[in-house]
Amino acid sequence: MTQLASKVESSKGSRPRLSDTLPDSTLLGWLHSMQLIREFETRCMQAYQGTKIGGFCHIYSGQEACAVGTIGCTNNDDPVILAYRDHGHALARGMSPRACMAEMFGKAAGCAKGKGGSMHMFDKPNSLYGGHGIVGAQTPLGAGLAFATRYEWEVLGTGTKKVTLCYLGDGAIDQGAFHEALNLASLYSLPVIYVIENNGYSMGTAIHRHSANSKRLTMRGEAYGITSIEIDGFDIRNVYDQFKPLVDECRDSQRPAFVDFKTYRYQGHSMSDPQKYRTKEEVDEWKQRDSIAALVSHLLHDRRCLTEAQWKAMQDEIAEVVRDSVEFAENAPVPEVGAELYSDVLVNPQPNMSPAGEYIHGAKNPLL
Ligand SMILES: Cc1ncc(C[n+]2csc(CCOP(=O)(O)OP(=O)(O)O)c2C)c(N)n1
Ligand SMILES: [Mg+2]
Repeated sequence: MTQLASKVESSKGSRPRLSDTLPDSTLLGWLHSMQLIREFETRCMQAYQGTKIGGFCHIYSGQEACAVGTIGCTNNDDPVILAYRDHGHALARGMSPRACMAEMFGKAAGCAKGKGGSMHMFDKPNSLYGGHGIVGAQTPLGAGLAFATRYEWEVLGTGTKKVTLCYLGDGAIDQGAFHEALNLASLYSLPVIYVIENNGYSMGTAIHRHSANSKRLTMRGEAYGITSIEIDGFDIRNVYDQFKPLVDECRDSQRPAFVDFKTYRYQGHSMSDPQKYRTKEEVDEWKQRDSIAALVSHLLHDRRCLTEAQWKAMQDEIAEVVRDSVEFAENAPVPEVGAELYSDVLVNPQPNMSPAGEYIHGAKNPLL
């Protein structure tokens, strides 16, 4: 058994399960979301291999319980910000598969007008603030989002108590910016939960080779006086059981938290990864306790709120939704170069953005 897997095994407790108090519809919703992500990622891999998707592409398959479970503990106006392995979180937060797939294809109908691609899923109506390619760069932004929500609630009196989820990989935990963010989050009492999706690898480097004291990541948070816990992120019911009380506590206290989620990615780091750094046996071992299969089994045999026929129908329905998103993305137009190249950038040499930040359609780019 790998180090990560044995840690997960030993983290299983015998506490009464909070998730058992949820209605069947909630768990069926989780299953739907997780299967949607799995199917979406499978079709992305096919489209990438067919050269329909270009640039970087990081597949989330295997880690679904983490995104769906944690987002399932939030309200839709709680900000979410993360790194580049972001399609799953976007779908879990409610982005339409069409907008997500069109972004993958670099089409104008994409959530970032086709200008971001795989690593930059944005969805402001669903409080999703990206999608960031620089490792660790989203972590000070997460603190900033939490500062903003606290300021709105406490100083301006215009908002409610919110919690920001800021996701990062195990490869980002030693970035200087992250430690500065942890310090400020604690010092200023910012309601941000740093969610470490610890899949054991940073590109091809195992965590024990890139990070000191890697078996106790929670010490990083504790060093800054932040509540820090480990959670088995491969079992969605367990994610909910342990993460929901933490979200409630952070919302109430308006304090930060740190969670080391043990999880695993089935595919390579990106689409061009020969995966020489791990064995097939290791991948298979994690697949034995696949989060979707485990939830299906629970719903079929324990809750008995799902039949084999209904599960098959759900998979067929999802396959059709994703197939439709691919067709939509393929047929959608590419962004118009003259109108889009210089819009939505920090320094905008083209006056196609009004002072209020509204896009002025049809404005001519004087540089082209
Ligand atoms: C500052 C910076 N350094 C290096 C890279 C190159 N890089 C891209 S992804 C990655 C690995 C990050 O791994 P992890 O945080 O564990 O996330 P995962 O891919 O496992 O989801 C690296 C080193 C980068 N994008 N930014
Ligand atoms: Mg990683």
